[in-house]
Amino acid sequence: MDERVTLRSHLDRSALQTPLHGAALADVIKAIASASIELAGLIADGPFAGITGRHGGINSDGDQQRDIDVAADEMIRRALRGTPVAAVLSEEAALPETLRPSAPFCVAIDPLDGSANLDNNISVGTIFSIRPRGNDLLSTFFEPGTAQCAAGFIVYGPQTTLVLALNARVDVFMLDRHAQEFVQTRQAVQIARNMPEFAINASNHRHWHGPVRTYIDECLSGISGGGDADFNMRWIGSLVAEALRILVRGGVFLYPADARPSYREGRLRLLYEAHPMALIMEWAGGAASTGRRRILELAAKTPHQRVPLIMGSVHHVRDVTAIHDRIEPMFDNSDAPLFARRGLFL
Ligand code: FBP
Repeated sequence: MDERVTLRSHLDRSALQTPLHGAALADVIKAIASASIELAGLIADGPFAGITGRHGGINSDGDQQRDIDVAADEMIRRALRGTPVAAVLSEEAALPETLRPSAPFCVAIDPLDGSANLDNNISVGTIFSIRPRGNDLLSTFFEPGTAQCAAGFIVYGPQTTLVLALNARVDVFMLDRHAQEFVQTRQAVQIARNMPEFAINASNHRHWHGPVRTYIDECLSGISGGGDADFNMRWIGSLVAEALRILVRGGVFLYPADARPSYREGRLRLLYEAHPMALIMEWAGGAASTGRRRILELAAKTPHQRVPLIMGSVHHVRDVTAIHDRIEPMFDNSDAPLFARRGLFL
């Protein structure tokens, strides 16, 4: 790190490159970053700050909320209230909250993704997506992901890391705990093209559809099985940590749809998980797909819609979509060898 570039100075410089509402956009990102610094402190202090990890209410989707989820949601909302944000959609509420209806931006956010990981001190995160407000405020959230003008996530781990996609590039900042500000550690990140590493919850193997099972089986078969690489595997069970690893090392992450009734559309949410991750991946030279469609072209029909997410290096995402292309969607769920075996090696 030669010159110390803070998130603030980076945003001020970026604002000049975006004359229309550039300063306003910078203010929204600064507010999320400030809230994340406060949240990082609360997570680190945990029980010493009164966080019990116990369940409180139920969120938008019927999931149990922990006290830290509620605290994170309140911190983010409080921070956004002072900014040019027209409406905020949070994982923790069924519907978007209107803040300043004529303000230029709408924010979709997962205030604390994967909070169950805190029980064993594993990284968790905040994921955000920012888009210009449309003429009809609420329909802004139902525009395709290409409408996003910025996105990012914060990882609360051994270090607090902020990843920001803005102005068609991706930069990484680390929290300097003493100065209480984010400082750039990687700039204009480009995802490694050929890192043979995949991340998937392999315990769901028996539920996967043919194309995903075929792709993973081919990764596992390695060079001796006719593949072009010996793959390594990682699964942290924390979306932000997996995404950061891909930005730093490369590889591919899959959370596919599967045959279980509650996973028919996958697990992750389109508006505040898949859309922002897809923007980050693409602006870092990678790709994100459902297996059949580019994530950024999808428009949500409901606020908390789920979607299959396959993201990472272009090379790997293309391999996964190529297998899907060879299998008709109607046979996705088939176990018949004819459909389950038409992989890359054919
Ligand atoms: P929540 O949205 O319920 O917090 O879960 C999200 C998440 O923790 C992701 O961060 C992670 O990728 C995934 O769930 C892990 O799922 P699984 O437990 O099925 O491996």
